Amino acid sequence: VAWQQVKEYTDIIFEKYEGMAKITINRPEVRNAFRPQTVDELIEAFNLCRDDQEVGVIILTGQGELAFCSGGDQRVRGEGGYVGTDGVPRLNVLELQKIIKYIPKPVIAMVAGYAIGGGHVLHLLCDLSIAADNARFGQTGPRVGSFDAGWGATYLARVVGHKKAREIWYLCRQYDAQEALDMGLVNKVVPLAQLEEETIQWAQEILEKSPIALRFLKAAFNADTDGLAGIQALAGDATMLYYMTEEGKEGKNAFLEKRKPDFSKFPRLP
Ligand code: 1HA
Repeated sequence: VAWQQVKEYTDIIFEKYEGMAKITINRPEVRNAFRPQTVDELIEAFNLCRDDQEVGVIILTGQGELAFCSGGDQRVRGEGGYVGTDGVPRLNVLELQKIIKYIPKPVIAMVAGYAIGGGHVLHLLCDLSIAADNARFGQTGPRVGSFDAGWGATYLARVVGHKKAREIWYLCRQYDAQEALDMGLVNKVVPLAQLEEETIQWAQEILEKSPIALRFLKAAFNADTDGLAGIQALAGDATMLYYMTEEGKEGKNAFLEKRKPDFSKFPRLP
């Protein structure tokens, strides 16, 4: 695939090709750990994908074969968060988590090597995960003095069950690709050399499907776990669809034409 760069960044690579966007965390010297700037760039790239009508599927990955992402860069961890050039401690990866979860397009994690700590949570929140046979998964928080008691814990329990999720967080072990597949943490395991080819195949199959159907399904899967915030997103999608109908347009047109709306011609289906 002839990926084409969308925009130049320092910590990530952002490319597109025929309906697919590929966002690569590009800090292989630290196993693709993220610092605040990395997260800011990821947020911007995801937001560009959200607005770009050509993009139907987003692939999130890490540079090189050794890691998807190893979580927060512990070298810049200060008091109260990870510190960027502005000196402010931040946990801005939580904003990135929300965008991955709520962007109305499927996001596929393409995982080679380690998906660890906050990097594990990123793959967890992607709609689908395709793993190379060298992938390794795990949380480290209680070992390195951190924890993600948000989606990192609670959504993990929805995905792999409570017993397994508590094991993953309490013991901080690592799990290989086959174990991850067995517990429903990833969708498919392939040899490392076929990772991108397989992921693209999945992306292309998704791209053949109805965007609005996919959008509502993603919103519904989220709404089931996310309470009123999930319903807000699902309801927003319903409003978007209603604005596209003649019935919705009649209300707006009547207002602008300073007349009473005539909804009589619209069906009241069973
Ligand atoms: O929990 C949160 C949050 C919770 C709430 C809200 C926000 C949160 C934001 C972030 C996080 C976290 O992510 S906490 C968890 C942080 N991450 C870790 O604990 C993983 C640390 N890394 C490792 O366990 C291992 O490096 C590894 C299993 C990923 C790879 O092991 P390997 O292949 O043996 O390589 P290693 O030699 O350990 O690492 C290669 C280089 O990368 C080392 O640097 P070098 O000695 O060559 O100078 C290593 O220090 C560096 N490196 C790896 N991971 C990180 C890192 N440097 C900084 N931060 C890292 N996360």
